[in-house]
Amino acid sequence: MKTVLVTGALGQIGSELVAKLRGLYGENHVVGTDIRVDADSPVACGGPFETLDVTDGERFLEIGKKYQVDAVIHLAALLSASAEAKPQFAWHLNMSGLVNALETARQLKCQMFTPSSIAAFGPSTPKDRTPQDTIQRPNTIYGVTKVSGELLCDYYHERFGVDTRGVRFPGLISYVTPPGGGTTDYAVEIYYHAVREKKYTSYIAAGTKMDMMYMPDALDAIIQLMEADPAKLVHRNAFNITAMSFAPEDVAAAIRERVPEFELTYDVDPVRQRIAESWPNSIDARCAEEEWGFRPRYDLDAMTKDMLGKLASRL
Ligand code: AKB
Repeated sequence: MKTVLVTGALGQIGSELVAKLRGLYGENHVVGTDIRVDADSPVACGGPFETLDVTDGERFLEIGKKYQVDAVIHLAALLSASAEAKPQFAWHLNMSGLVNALETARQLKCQMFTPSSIAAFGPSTPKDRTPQDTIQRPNTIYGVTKVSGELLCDYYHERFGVDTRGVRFPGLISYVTPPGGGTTDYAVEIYYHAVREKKYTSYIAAGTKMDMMYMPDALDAIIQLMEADPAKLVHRNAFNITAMSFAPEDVAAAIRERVPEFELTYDVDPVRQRIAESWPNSIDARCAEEEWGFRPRYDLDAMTKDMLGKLASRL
């Protein structure tokens, strides 16, 4: 990667990824784009920034040409719970955006990264140590767009030679930009509430395990995969990656190690609970480890220590 175009640059992953990429490749070599404008954000102030609705293919290509990009990191998408509320719009945004990203990458001969998700699995997928290659019959619209996206990226690689790469992200936890509209968002909210109020009411039921990862590991994974030797990549779209798997009571116990009075109660949201139950308990990330050396640095305890410390000084 020399000059990178990032979509969804003001979002949870994008805002931190753009800053990290600008540090590595130079501020003028990372073009942040988003449908929103936030003129004061570091993403917009710290280097090139363009407004882009990813469903507008002409504008997508025009921005790619203007900056002569050689890599597209396409992050703009609706997450699982928001998508379930607006399934037709979710299909339109997630799939048209991806087609436009792939077309820009094809026409400009760029490398291309887009995230899939643990949502690409469904109720008939093996739940524990879910293999890289297994049954993928998701019953959420978000999951349907993720499986379709994985196949489309494979197709563009095989048919047009586009260097497409991707991972199946678990829930991502960060103290910088909050996520929006996901099922795993509780695992971020719980830390904010622990610092502010020392209590949290979870919309996910006790005993519901999902894979998770701290943002620094997620950013490293994107960069490491994009820089990996293509000859070693068997899977490309998309690699299982994970750092930990926990249920709400597990993260509460980790928080109590540092905030002993922390209280966890439950008020389960049936929509997000149904989505969570359709996803694996824990996935097997051995292919990512073998093919490009993926190895996360943060487990639940290390992440909890860092999150609580960072949030305490910020809030
Ligand atoms: C969501 O909860 O929708 C996302 C995801 C796991 O893809 N965080």
